[in-house]
Amino acid sequence: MDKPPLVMVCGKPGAGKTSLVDALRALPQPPSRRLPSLVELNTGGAFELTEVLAQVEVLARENEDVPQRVLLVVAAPDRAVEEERALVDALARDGLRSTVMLCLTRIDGLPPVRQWDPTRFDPTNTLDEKARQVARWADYVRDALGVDRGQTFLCSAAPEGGSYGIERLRDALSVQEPGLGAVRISTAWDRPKNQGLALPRGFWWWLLGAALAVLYGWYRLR
Ligand SMILES: Nc1nc2c(ncn2[C@@H]2O[C@H](COP(=O)(O)OP(=O)(O)OP(=O)(O)O)[C@@H](O)[C@H]2O)c(=O)[nH]1
Ligand SMILES: [Mg+2]
Repeated sequence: MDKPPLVMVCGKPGAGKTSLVDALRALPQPPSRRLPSLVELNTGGAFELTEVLAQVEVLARENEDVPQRVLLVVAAPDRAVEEERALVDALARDGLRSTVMLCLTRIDGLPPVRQWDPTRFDPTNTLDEKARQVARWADYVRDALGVDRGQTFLCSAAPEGGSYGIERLRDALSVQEPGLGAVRISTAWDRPKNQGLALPRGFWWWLLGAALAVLYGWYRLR
């Protein structure tokens, strides 16, 4: 099988990188799609930007024959994103700005925590206090990092199973299997026609009935 594309999952220690990667891997993939290779990189704090960039460079060189992306993970309620901003700027200088996607995770932990229901959460519902809090934090981080709204994903990969946004992230990251075109799934009323002679429905029953009628007629005439 061909080498899969590479996604470098970057973020502070404890941001939730492994939880996201595990949640993505646990989801079934749609037919003909597959997840890229997901590699975690710790950034910020004790991890010097130059070291991180050196690691990114090595990975980029080792995988230069496949598409690459950087998935920057920031966990709520973190607003101290100067180190992430420095990383995004450095990637931009290296011509990798367009590869950056932002995953804003652990949104379940934003207040009001008790109101969290991942099955009903609608980030666009301005009447919902939880949605307003999430939007306020997300706007802040996105603006601070200069990442487009279309490249930003809201997620939760809470260990208790209250996960949110993982499928959307999977769809944005997963790629078409090489060698497979768009696959059309045929339904019972959409089956490809038989190759060659297409027999009408119930043909064999009809033939049997006709043969019996001929036999009966022949028997009566004797
Ligand atoms: N409530 C909540 N907890 C989360 C979420 N994602 C991760 N956690 C918890 O946060 C902690 C850190 O998560 P990890 O996935 O290990 O984070 P990481 O970035 O891989 O951490 P390191 O590998 O140590 O750098 C764990 O206790 C997770 O269970 C989330 O979306 N919601
Ligand atoms: Mg980890």
